[in-house]
Amino acid sequence: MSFSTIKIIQPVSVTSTKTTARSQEKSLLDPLKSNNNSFLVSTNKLRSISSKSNFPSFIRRSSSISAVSDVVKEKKLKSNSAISNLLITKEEGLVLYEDMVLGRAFEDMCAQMYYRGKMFGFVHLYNGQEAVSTGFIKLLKKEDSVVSTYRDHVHALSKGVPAREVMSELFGKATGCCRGQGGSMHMFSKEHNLIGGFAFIGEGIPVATGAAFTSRYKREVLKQADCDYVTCAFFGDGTCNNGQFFECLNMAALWKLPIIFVVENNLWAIGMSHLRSTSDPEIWKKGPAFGMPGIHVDGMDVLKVREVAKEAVDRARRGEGPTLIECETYRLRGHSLADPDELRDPEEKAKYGARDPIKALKKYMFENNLVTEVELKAVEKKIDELIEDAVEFAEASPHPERSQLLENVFADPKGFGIGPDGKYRCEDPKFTQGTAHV
Ligand SMILES: Cc1ncc(C[n+]2csc(CCOP(=O)(O)OP(=O)(O)O)c2C)c(N)n1
Ligand SMILES: [Mg+2]
Repeated sequence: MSFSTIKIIQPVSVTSTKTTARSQEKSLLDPLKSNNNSFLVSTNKLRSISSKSNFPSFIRRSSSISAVSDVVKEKKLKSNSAISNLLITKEEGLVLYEDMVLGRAFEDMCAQMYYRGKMFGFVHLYNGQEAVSTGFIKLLKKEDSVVSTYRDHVHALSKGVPAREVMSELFGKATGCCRGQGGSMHMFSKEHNLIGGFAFIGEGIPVATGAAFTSRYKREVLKQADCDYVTCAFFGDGTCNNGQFFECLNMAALWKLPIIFVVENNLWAIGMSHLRSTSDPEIWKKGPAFGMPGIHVDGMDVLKVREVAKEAVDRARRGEGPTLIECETYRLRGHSLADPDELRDPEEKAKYGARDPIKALKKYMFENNLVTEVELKAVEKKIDELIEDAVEFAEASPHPERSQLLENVFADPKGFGIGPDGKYRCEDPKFTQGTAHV
């Protein structure tokens, strides 16, 4: 087949304005003939697509990273109304701010508790990436699902899992959201439709695809007309080189599933630079390859993330299928709390550190007279108290009973099993006393 006969499925505009197939085709066929602006603001430079698509200009801007105020300019062009010039109301701004401060303060407290020996195993923090979790999850309904990775505490909090339950889970206590059996990398809450943190990279993507399939199946086969629930799958740049990612993009596009694939591209997979490990580092371009929109957004800017999230969530609810969104973000700490973080260039760290998403939102709200210093201080105080309370709660909570150890283990080790009443049975009475050899 000659190259010119290849039919290219174009990204569907999330703003639903039409462009000619020819202009879209050019941008995809000729991606590297564009200007020299950097795509990723890392130490390395990349060429980027000068997109002719109809995504809002703040999304398709080839330098990709711009200030919150650019989003405002974009809105101003479209509207004369003074009120609609703002991307958020005061109330919305406070919700976003509170959620981001909660995520940051929670993680800072985790670091303290980890180094004091209160937590076990690996603990991966989310500092710096808050705009992504908040920007997406605060738009969701309770029934919508979220699937995360091992960097999952903040997704759980944004989805509404109480800080007490997340902290207790980290302490391995019985009051944790998984009764202390999951730990840092396996947050789960049926009630809040948080269907897991996953320690193996990429494992959450098929689970999320299944959740999205369930939603469509309920609506169309079981005729539950009000079932318009969507799923957000969060995962990292390194994970996009795994097979599950491609298989699930294919299935989701094929079956028009209500799912949003959210790539948190923090430019690193432990100590491996994204630019060194991926044949084409522009992950968002893989969306159109599968017939779904692919979007690249500044993941350090909660307002921009929220704008693209809105479009994608609405599209999924309308039954129009999946969207791939690459959020360019940065983790402000090491890969895990066991990582001394010596590999990343200090200059790169400083560059992103200066773009702290919480400070950016604060600045936006001040500049637009949405909030006062006193109001934001009150939010911060509330969060400090909430986190203190979460730690006290976790400290005071009991450890799980030893008999809980083999619950949910389906293989039947000698002497243990499920009794005729369907409940876990411990045949060796010494086991619960801690003397049996398991
Ligand atoms: C299937 C599998 N292979 C390898 C690993 C080891 N591993 C842990 S984290 C990680 C890097 C993932 O990077 P990325 O997807 O960018 O996520 P980030 O840590 O940056 O959030 C790898 C390879 C794993 N957890 N699972
Ligand atoms: Mg990464």
